[in-house]
Amino acid sequence: MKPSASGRPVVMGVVNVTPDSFSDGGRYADTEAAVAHGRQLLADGADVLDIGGESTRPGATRPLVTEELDRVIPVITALVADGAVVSVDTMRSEVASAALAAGAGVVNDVSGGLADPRILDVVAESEATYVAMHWRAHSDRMQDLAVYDEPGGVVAAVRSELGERVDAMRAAGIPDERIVLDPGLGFAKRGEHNWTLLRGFAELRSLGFPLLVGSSRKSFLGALLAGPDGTPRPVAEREEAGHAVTLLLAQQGVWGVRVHDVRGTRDVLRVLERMEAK
Ligand code: PMM
Repeated sequence: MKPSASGRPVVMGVVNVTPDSFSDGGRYADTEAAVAHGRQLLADGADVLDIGGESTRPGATRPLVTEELDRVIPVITALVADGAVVSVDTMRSEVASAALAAGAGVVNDVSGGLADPRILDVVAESEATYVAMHWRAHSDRMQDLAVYDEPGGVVAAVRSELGERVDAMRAAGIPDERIVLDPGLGFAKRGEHNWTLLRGFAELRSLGFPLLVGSSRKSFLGALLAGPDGTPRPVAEREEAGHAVTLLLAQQGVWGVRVHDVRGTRDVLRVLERMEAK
């Protein structure tokens, strides 16, 4: 997947076919609702639809492989038939393989190949783009590993751990042109780590790979927007803060953003394009 013709960031719309994702858990859990949602995101201007069947929210338990396949493959098949560019959000080689056979063009692996290293071989044998996110452990214990005490803190650690994943991808035979990296906001990160990573975006870019960022609806935004009593802003009321992150990253050359509100994201990017037009 290349950036869009205009050079603006790729807008990846989220379709979670899960009963329990933090951001939209249960709303699109059946095939029909998920396909309808995907079609709406396409109409709203998504460049790619990211279809996931495993919730990665902190503390989540993993579905069986068969459950994950049953959730995502029918949705991918239907949306590919509509002509959509589809990404599969999975850590499993079996699911990636079935999704590619069903026509997916992107594998979005939040574990960057750590959860199931065979996924790298599956991607290498395809022509798919591979999004490798910074990750340290499955959701049941990832927040225990949100410790970045080494010199350079979270930015240096994420940069070097992503660099190690690039070595593994290259060793598996995935060409650099098909690699996209993601700092993994909210994954083994505490609130402040996410802001530090966003501030350190230029340092992450110096890895030399396109960067995808998913800030949409995440809890560090809920905490930022908390009410006077400290109650986090509800998930569905964090969109504008996410749009602000998108705008700031777009100005710093982000390759793509993974978002729930595609329409609002496209509006924000349209303003930026207009401002930058000669
Ligand atoms: N976040 C979630 C799931 N998949 N994939 C990438 N590449 N980057 C992310 O930040 C990311 C992801 C969790 O959020 P969700 O509940 O909105 O899907």
